[in-house]
Amino acid sequence: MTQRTYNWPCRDRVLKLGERTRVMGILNVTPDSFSDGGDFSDPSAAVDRALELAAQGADIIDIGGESTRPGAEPVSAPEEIRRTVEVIEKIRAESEVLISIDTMKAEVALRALEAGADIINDVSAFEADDGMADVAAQTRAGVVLMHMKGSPQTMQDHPGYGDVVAEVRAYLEGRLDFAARRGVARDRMVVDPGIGFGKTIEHNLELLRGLPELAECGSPLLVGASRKSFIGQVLGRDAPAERLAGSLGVAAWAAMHGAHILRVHDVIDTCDVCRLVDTLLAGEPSCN
Ligand code: HH2
Repeated sequence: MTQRTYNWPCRDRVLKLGERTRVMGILNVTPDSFSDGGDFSDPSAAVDRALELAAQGADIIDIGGESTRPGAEPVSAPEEIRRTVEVIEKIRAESEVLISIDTMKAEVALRALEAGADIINDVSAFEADDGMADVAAQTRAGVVLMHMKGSPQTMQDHPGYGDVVAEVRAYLEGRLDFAARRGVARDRMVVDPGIGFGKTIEHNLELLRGLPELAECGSPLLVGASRKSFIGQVLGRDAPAERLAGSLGVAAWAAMHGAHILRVHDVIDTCDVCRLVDTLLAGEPSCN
């Protein structure tokens, strides 16, 4: 399918979307994330990793200080700030790469933006913290609004839908309207079906099949499927690190079916996949 193109304003920067598939590299500065938990708890290791992901081709580095894996323990705002802000300041001092803060808390988002972040990635789509929409409006940050059913503590307790694609689309359209009413410019917002957030394996597969329908909501699409458990379930791969090939397969599928941005752990390999898919879709070589 032909990609719809967008200019995504993120504070004072604009990221072109749709001409080639953009890659968001994951950096969790947490002790307990499902795949890279504990690897980058030390700030200097985290900064090195961010610079490495940028050098590997990531367009955006997504920094999270609270795991959202099923059943994860909530983290206080001061602790999230302690984990993320110093790392963001140091990355910004050394690199121009776009930085997103993966948080559900307005206070954390504001401190991260003051430290140099450009984008708020809120897996609760502004539901968890009433102040988040104001922070987004006032700072003119880029925004990612993601669908989640319930909270990380409850989301995998028998999630149910009638038509999962239609329900997720209607939810995201509702959240776009909500944020717009609170002053967030429409062109600043990207939507995400929230793979693995209150979904069974079948729901995740249906959402990936339904990406073209989700793309019709008129905002750019982000997909975060990297190393997630449905890939392990389909392939019989228990360890997240064994899910590279499966993740790349999903990346290719998503890039071909409407995703503008892929949120991934494995940046080099995903960039290669995207270049191939983009080249095939464009009919001419894509450039970096
Ligand atoms: N997935 C995770 C976290 N943040 N943000 C968006 N927009 N989309 C996603 O699919 C998404 C996300 C969960 O993955 P990860 O950060 O690797 O693990 P953890 O939540 O355990 O830190």
